[in-house]
Amino acid sequence: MSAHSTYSQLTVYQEEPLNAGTPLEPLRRAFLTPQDLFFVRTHGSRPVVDQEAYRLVVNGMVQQQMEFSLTDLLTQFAQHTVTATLVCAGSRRNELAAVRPLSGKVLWGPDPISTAKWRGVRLYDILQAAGIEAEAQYVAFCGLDEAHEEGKHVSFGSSVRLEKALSPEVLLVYEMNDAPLAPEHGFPLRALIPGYVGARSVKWLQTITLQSQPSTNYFQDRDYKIFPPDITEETVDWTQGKTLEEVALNSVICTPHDGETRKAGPINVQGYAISGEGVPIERIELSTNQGATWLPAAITEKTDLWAWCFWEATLNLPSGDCQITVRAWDASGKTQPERVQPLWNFKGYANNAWHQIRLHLS
Ligand SMILES: Nc1nc2c(c(=O)[nH]1)N[C@H]1C(S)=C(S)[C@@H](COP(=O)(O)O)O[C@H]1N2
Ligand SMILES: [Mo]
Repeated sequence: MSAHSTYSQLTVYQEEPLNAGTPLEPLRRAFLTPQDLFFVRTHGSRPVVDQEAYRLVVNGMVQQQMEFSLTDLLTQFAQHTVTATLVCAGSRRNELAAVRPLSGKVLWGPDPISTAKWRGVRLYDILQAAGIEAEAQYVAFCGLDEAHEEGKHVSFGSSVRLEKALSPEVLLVYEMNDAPLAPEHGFPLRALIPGYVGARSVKWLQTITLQSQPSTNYFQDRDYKIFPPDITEETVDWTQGKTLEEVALNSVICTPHDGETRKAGPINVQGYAISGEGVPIERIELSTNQGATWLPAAITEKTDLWAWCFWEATLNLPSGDCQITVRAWDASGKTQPERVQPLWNFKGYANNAWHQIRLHLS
């Protein structure tokens, strides 16, 4: 039996390390994604952590280096919940790869995305307890897992600017949807950086380090950066990339799925939309004529700023072939780019072009 048999409902792109997306139909069925349907993105080994022996270390530019057991965290600090969506920066990479090939990458569809109600303690409270020194500008996270990159063993790490780290939505979480974190999702503790690409939310969190510079960990310094379309693996100057932080405004059609055949007439179209910058989604629009005209969809479910919203619309479609396109607008008047071609980048990140499906109506 496969070690990951509990994830049999997922679309498995890679077994070891496990990389698996959530099929769009069950994804759109529940606003909070059940743990066994929650996408999994891993770069290295999955560490097995003994909860009793586990200690979180806080060090670097702090007045006092500290260590916490899980019980310490639960008893010494107030607990908070946030409903937040995690999305991998590589979501919709398959559309970028269709423009120009991307080598050695997991070719995700719009499926490395899920939402949970997370419970944990505020990073703010932990950092206050340790005492933040004046020179500290970044908070670096390091996990217990080990990946293999550029011929070396490296741990998985990230960093965020101190200002974001101190925001009230940033938690160290031990529960998702009222259950302990599953091993794949970072048991016993992970960072949760709502609104940022999933890569910043380090699982199996081992150390938190306050420092004056961003993390030099491979996954912060080289991976998860975005470069202009003319830059390739061969020509790249790693210092020139833009560090991925906030998730780009995006919307996706979940049902019907691409290539389906349906009976002509009223068709219910459903999907999700996400805005990462703490700006609410204002409007979702659908087009059946490549964007010449648009019809509004109804936003049917949303909670706080950090989670996706669900939308739906019923379109009356005549027989024949048809394409349905979706785009979202946020409250600041921002919308998604039309075409995927100009978004190509050799790492395959941040595709938020209009999402489109083809349907055949019989
Ligand atoms: N320690 C560690 N944390 C990690 C990763 C990892 O490989 N190791 N993957 C990151 C990436 S790229 C994403 S998108 C999210 C995915 O979280 P999930 O697997 O719980 O869905 O975890 C992030 N945290
Ligand atoms: Mo990711």
